Amino acid sequence: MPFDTIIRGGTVATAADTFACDVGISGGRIAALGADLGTAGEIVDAGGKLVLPGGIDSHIHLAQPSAPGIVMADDFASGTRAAAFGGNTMVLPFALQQKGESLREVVKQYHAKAEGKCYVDVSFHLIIADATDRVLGQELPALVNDGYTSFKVFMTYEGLALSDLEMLNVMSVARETGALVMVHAENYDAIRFLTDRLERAGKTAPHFHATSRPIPVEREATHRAISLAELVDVPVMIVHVSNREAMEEIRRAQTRGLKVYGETCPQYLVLTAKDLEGLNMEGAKYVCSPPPRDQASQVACWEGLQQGVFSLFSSDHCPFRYDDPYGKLAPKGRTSFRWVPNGIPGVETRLPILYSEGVGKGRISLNKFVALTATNHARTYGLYPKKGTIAVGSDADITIWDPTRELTISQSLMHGDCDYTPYEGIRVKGWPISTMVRGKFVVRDAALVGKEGVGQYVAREKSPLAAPRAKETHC
Ligand code: DUC
Ligand code: ZN
Ligand code: ZN
Repeated sequence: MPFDTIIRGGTVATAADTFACDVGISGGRIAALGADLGTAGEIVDAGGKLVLPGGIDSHIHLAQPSAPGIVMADDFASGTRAAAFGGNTMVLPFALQQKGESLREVVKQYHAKAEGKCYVDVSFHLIIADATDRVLGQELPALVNDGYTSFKVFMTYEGLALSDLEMLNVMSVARETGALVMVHAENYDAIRFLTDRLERAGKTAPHFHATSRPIPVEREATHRAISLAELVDVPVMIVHVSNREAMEEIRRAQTRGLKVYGETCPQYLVLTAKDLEGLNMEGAKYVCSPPPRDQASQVACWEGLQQGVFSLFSSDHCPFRYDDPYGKLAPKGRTSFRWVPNGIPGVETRLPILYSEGVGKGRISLNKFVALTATNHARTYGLYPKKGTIAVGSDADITIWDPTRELTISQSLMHGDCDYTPYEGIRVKGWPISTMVRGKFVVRDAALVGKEGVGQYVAREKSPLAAPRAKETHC
């Protein structure tokens, strides 16, 4: 029998092309594309459906330690289950270092959390919170060589924010090792200044979270991060960009030939700061950073996607339960927005939202959708062409998509452990119905058929996008 499986009669779309084609799968890989592929152990009928590279969500948080008394809603089992139902075949969560911790130890702990739990493939970015000589000189270079080829740095948050000097040192290691730096760009001091003032004025409700982090906070930090990266001559990815001014900083850098990349997320396309104004603590459901802005910012984020300023569309899934003292309704969070856990769920709704609002409403092509949700993630983070496309030799990571299925997003449809979705009530047309990881269905016809643990850890190559422009720098 030449193939294990043939997906027959569907329309295949990649980042480049859309074509009617059957997909022959053997040994977990795509073995042939064409018509009349012959026999297989199983024939899957995809008539009337799209056959897409599985989504890769390269920005999610699972089982991540938070402030004392706060617990993230999803572990590796529930988070990757939700990912699979959302049409994803791979996710890239973060392994978060806290002050004083060995990075290598942290990575070991995350492997222990993920081992035997995942429904889709995973790979870790690192978060560098303690840029000591040992971390920079020994641990980080060794970890990059071991396939942890990207790391995130924060310009804000107590215990996480790096100084400009520390950022430069981390960027310098990235340049030497060929890793890609991801930056959370918000000005920490500006946020502290505004937060203190708001609290002194008694303005503590969740919606003041957005007031405490206005656009200049993000724009300034974006500009600074780009300037620091230019100084070291290292590529950077500015993650979760929310508005025009930050987007234009990235565009300007790109126009100048710098290797500066951008990512935006669903919350910046379909939510606004108004959503944080819900009565009582309802607004806490939308507290994330940077905060959702306004309609003009949504338009800017769409432009960023359409014009290629943003190459990635990720969920920034960072779930905290709402009706839970360990989540959004933690006692301290009721006293001030400062203490409301920061982040919202979204790994399951990322693809339907972009497909419906983007492809369905004529804002982006189907091929751009594939690029923004799968192929570019693989290219950016050293996974291509093993992941992120439908090509002979690539892993058979495939989502079968029903372009006609109309639904209203609702918590009752979700499969993670969070107790709400910030996208409740949004109508979408187009939904993932089956998800196959390395040739095996995890979700089939909207039912879970894969077992916990089928997802594997994937060590990554260095990304060609992380290569510096010049051979020499002045430092
Ligand atoms: N940054 C993230 O990337 N996710 C959630 C919270 C944050 O600040
Ligand atoms: Zn962030
Ligand atoms: Zn995040």
